[in-house]
Amino acid sequence: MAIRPILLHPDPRLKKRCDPVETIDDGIRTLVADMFETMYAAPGIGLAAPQIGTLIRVIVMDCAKGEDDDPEPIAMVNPQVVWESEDLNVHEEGCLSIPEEYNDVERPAQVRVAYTDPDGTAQEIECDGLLATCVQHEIDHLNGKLFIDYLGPMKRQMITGRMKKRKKERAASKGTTAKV
Ligand code: K1U
Ligand code: ZN
Repeated sequence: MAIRPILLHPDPRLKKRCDPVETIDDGIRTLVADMFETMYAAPGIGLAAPQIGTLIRVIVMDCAKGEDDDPEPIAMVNPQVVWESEDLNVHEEGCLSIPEEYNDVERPAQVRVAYTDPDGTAQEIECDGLLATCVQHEIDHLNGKLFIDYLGPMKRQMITGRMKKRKKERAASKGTTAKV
């Protein structure tokens, strides 16, 4: 297993629609294991494959309540929202590709998601609360959409400006050049 570098906004790879996975093999299972390790190390509660530069439809999440609770890892290949509630919920969101930025986003409060698990078995689960927010955030990543795309243009530009500055500072401290 390996911790992979997480791409930072703005990056053209975070704006691409990802390809479906055709075959679930050991390569996909290694990717899933690396994604869990990367997510837990960050730390975060979710991660989508494009955030580590792999443009395919794979996400991982763990929305277990407290630090003392058992982990609840979920890996989804080709996830699809098959039903969403009419009632909406506002939740503060963050993103490992947009660190230090948090904003409220309104989304359907409950969703049912169909997906294939890493063993190749078809699954369907109903999500609410933080898991519903997180799974919609991660599926958005697979469609090249970021949580800042739900904000007004002024807020989005402010955040993107701060991120460009942060990327330059990080690159300078590592002696590399940031592509912003
Ligand atoms: O996809 C991502 O960038 C991961 C993101 C998921 C997410 C968080 C909140 C609402 C919607 C989706 C994160 O995990 S950001 C970090 C975070 O939320 C967190 C970090 C440490 C402890 C608890 C939460
Ligand atoms: Zn994110």
